[in-house]
Amino acid sequence: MTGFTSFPPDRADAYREAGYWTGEPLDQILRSAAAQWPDHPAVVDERSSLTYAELDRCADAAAAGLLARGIGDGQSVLVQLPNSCQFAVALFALLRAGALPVMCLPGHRDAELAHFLDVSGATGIIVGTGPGFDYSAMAERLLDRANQLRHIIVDGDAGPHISWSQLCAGDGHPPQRHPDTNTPALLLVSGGTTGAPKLIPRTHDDYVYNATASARLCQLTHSDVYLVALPAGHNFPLACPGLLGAMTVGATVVFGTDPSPEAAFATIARHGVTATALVPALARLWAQACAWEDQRPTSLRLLQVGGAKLAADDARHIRSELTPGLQQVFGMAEGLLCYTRIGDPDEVVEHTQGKPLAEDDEVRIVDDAGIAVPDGESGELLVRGPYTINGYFRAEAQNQRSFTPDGFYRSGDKVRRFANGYLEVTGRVKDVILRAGETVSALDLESHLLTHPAVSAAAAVGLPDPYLGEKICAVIVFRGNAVSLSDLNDHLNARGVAVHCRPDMIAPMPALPTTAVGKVDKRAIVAQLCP
Ligand code: OOB
Repeated sequence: MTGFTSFPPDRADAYREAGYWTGEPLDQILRSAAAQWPDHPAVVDERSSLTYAELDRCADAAAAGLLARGIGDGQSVLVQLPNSCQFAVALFALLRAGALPVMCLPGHRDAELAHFLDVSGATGIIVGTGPGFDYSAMAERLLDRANQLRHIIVDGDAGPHISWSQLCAGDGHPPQRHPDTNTPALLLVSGGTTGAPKLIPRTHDDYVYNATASARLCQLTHSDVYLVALPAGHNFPLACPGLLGAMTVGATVVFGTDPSPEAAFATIARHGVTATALVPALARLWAQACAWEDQRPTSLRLLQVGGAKLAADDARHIRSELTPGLQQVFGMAEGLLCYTRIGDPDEVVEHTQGKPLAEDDEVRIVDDAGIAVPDGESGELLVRGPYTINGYFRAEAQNQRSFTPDGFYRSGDKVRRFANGYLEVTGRVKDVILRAGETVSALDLESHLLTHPAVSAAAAVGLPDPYLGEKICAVIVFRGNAVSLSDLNDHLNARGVAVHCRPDMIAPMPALPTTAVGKVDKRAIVAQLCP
């Protein structure tokens, strides 16, 4: 496949030999589950539910429907569906039709999708309907821009387009395929909050391992009920262990569409949800909501929090209010996953972002010159391993920058490693403010800002300044009344924050803009402040 950097043969052999890679295609997860637990509920949403046998049949019927319309066989297809049972049907149907699904999120808009279309050369797009946004209209606009795009498939009122439910209506079977499991099964999209989004090819072998090993680490079983609270196409709820990991053990997956505490707590109670994954801002909100919501999520035994740094105070609050079963997850669509382990001491769960999933995850932490730093010191995290990509999809120039000659992915994340192998994320290499010759870590300042009782959410950004180069702007969502810059800086002073690291100005906002998965979007903040 052009534009795909495969694992080098020596490492691929080693991963096979060590048992990481099993040679199973990704869709086999569903085949195996349907054989073992045919009558167990596999997926549930607001309107419907399917047992494993039913999901297996629906995926086959939809695959046959796709092939009958000439969709499959090596073609890329954008998937932009809301959290629903049909998301799972579509994913497995595309795999079984031999297509390459591109996992978009409902929050993506024209610019991002046009880019994914250009890079992937997708011939089709599967979208859902509303609320509040016309996905079919966006797909039509894309049709005018990308001339290889031929098929618009709509789950819902399809108008002139292909109706997903009609496409699924037959009882056909796709021909059995035997894909090379060391080639891409699907493309994830990068979650970075800076730079253009990139496509991330995950192979059958690496992704089956990703899901299976994550489910094992989280001790998921057949009796678990996993809630997809984040957008299902994101790596975290998709495979860490998420939907796919839950399926490897025959658990039930509930698709939630509204992550607000009110709606999510009701869903958790209704279905006896035992595990879910959230970004820190949502986890914080859920913990706060325990003070006013009547219904608390008492069945939850595993609450995974990741995607952005979770402050230690929030971790403590989440454990006391929501569930003691907090797990921190530091992951990336590119591969590496770090988890705190079930039963880890409080200190570890509250203050670290976990340690790598696999024994053979090779993590290097280096300084600006590329030299390894000692334990306890912060540096950039480089990684290679059995489920970390070796290159972005069709991104030659980017790959020169993002990978070392010996195949390590340069994550751009700054971390430090403790003697026990656990990591703490200390910032992003590029998320710094260059103020009057000093380099100020945004994450560091944000963690101090969050300790002020009036601050509900905070982001530190650098804004152009004729004298300082960049000035420090603290963008703050206040709980009640705003506090003044001098009051805020008194607080920072009392915490020992250096003078040159304190904000030069405050920009209050009612809410911080977020990315499609719910991370603070600094590009959008700066665009808002400097239009
Ligand atoms: C997850 O994946 P992406 O691809 O959306 O974003 C990856 C980036 C990381 O490189 C890091 O900068 C940040 O998100 N990140 C964290 C973090 N988890 C992710 N930063 C601080 N603390 C954490 N716990 O976000 C993702 C993928 C799989 C599982 C979990 C998260």
